[in-house]
Amino acid sequence: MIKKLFAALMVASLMTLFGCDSGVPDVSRIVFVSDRDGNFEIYIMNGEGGNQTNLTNDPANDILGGVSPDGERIVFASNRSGTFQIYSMRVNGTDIRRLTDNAFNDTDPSYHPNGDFIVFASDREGPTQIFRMRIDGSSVTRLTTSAGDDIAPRYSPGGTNIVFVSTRDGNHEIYKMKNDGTQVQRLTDNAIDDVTPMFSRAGGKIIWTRDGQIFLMNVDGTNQVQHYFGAGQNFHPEFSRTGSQIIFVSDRSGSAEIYKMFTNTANESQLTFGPGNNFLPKAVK
Ligand SMILES: [Ca+2]
Ligand SMILES: [Ca+2]
Repeated sequence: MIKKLFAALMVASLMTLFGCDSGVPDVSRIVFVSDRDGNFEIYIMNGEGGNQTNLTNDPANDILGGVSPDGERIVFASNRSGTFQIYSMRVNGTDIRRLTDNAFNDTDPSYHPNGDFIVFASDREGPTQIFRMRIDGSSVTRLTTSAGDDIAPRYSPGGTNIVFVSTRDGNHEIYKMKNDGTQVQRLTDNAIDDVTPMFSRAGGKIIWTRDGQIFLMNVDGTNQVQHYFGAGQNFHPEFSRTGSQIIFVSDRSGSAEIYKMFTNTANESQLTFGPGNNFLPKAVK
């Protein structure tokens, strides 16, 4: 018993120490979206908010997206061709590759944990549904068939499940399915918006945004609790690579800005201070 308590205290004090250290290795680089240049661009910065660099520099809107498992590439949606299509590029903004080529809108791309597939949303066959393709854009497979809009898909850490958002039951709810689109399970059930879900890095939890606040639940939908109680609207929660920290967005300062905190909600710090709005952060490494 005493041994257990000591172990817990150790973790707590270690976290406190890490929180005071500017060199936390778990969030060494973050990609995000900003409208500071008049349209949506993808930026990269270090884990403390420094060295903010525009990676896209395109007059169209460029929206993340996800980071490849090896941290080398970013997948994103851009309407530079007229409609939103999916592109990938290196994390330094070079080697841009267009992955989809159609007159519809392809959005919300993210990588499979083995790096071979990208799951995304598209309205190419009617309502927005979830599709999967190889990372070169080939072998496109439709995964969902619903009357609502199915958006924001993310793989589980092992790649066997996908969590996503659907309006099929009237408002935004969180759903889970197998990676082939079978065994669809509704996880939330209420009249308010549940959006931007992500599996925890260990896979046991799902973090998401409910009505402008950050929530956490078990992967079967049980134990839904508000995880963070900071001021303002708090959204776009994203686990760091090891899961020890959460990067998120808050509008408490009057604009959308990126913050990070330890997963136990200790030691939060603000990373961006304008200009414009800064959001959709993703940990690179
Ligand atoms: Ca742009
Ligand atoms: Ca809901």
